[in-house]
Amino acid sequence: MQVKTPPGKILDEREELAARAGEVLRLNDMGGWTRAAPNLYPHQWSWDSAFIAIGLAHLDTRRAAREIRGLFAHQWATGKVPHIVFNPKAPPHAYFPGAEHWACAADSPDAPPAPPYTSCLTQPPLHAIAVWHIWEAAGREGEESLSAARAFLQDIYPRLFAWHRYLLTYRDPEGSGLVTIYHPWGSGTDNSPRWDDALAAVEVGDLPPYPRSDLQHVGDPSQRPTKADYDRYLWLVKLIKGAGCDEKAIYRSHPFLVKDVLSSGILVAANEALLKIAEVVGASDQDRELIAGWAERGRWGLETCWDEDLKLCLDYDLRDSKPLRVRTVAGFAPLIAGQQKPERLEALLEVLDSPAFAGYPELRWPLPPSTSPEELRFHPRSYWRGPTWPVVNWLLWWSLLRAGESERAEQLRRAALEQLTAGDFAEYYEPFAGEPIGSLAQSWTAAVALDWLAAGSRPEREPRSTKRG
Ligand code: 2M8
Repeated sequence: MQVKTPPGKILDEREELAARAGEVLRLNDMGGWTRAAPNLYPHQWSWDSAFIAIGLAHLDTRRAAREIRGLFAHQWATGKVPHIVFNPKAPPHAYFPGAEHWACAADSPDAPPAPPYTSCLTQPPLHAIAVWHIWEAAGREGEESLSAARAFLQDIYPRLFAWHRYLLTYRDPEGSGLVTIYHPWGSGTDNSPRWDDALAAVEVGDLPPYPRSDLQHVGDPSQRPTKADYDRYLWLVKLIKGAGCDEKAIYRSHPFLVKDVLSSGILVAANEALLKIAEVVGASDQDRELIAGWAERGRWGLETCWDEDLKLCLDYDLRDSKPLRVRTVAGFAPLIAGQQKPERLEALLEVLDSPAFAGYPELRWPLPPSTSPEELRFHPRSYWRGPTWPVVNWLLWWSLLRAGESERAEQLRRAALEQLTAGDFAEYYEPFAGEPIGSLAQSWTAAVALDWLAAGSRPEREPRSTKRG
């Protein structure tokens, strides 16, 4: 990767940071796909792969394309992209629940050939966005890379299309524009208080004892979900397996059925990216109209989840027919979706800067904690209940750029890079002391660092900010 370095120590440090980030991605490279982390996560995770491809695009666009191709090779017949593709060579018992726990998914008529086994859940659909990043990076590299990238876009487009169609049909039979999830793991923000109320209603039945492999890989158990959370996660998996991973059966009887605004906001932005990909590959007008309609439906869906008091979007519990009222970073979904009315954007930016998030006075860096520190359920060390997550910062930074808020985006990028200066590339950070916690050498953290560093060395890509107010 090339990082232009104007004279000065700080930028030397940044060059070194880029080298260390590249090293993390090499360490986690399993030969064409990348494990999410060395110990805690020895498999391929769906949205991790998308972030990883965004970072890899600065090192090798072909390798970045391979990351996405590899994941989509395990796409289900319905179009579903599984949340985990299990690494058959991972050490036994390295991760629980592992391949053997999910092997039943391979019995579904829609499952891809196994091994490798996959889970039957999904994660936020960031993939089209990653593909578009690869295309843009190839354009900066020159004609040869561009022609390889064009071939990649031709191959991957129908798969991306099928993936989005799956989300807009199986996962949205109501036609609401919002993605339904069956399990907190489907949100990518597993133990976020977003899910507390919906989970509390899940009655856990008989569960055999199970190992907490995850606790062996972190400094202290408070950084991971509690036993009560895990019992519910495993009970939900058991019910999904009991339903034969059949979407319609799950929809009918599953006790946890929620409209996830973060996945829905990402899907809108991913549909905008898919529209650009459709353009490059010369897709039919019919396809393009459909994709544009999906994006519009998604924006409308998010509008229905807007909470005028909190000035954030709220998830919706389909079983209890009520919004899930808590302030988390997922509430910024309309900012991530993009193309918001000026007053909506204004309101979101105000909340982002306020003491409820990045403006909270005691933060080490002005970066939004995953859950607002003003919430009673905030916990600064517990996974998605308070720590700051570099990948979420990346999503917000990228969204600010698209919204034309380049000054604000630049402030966020600088703070986010400062957080990563030590070079541990932690999974998440305690927001007050800035301590790296969770897993270290986490691939997606290294990947977003590479993208931030590359953005700092390029002339500005987006329009300058027009000052508000
Ligand atoms: C975390 O989720 C896995 C389950 O999928 C876990 O806790 O075991 C989440 O942070 C998720 O968003 C992420 O994709 C995964 C791997 O980094 O870890």
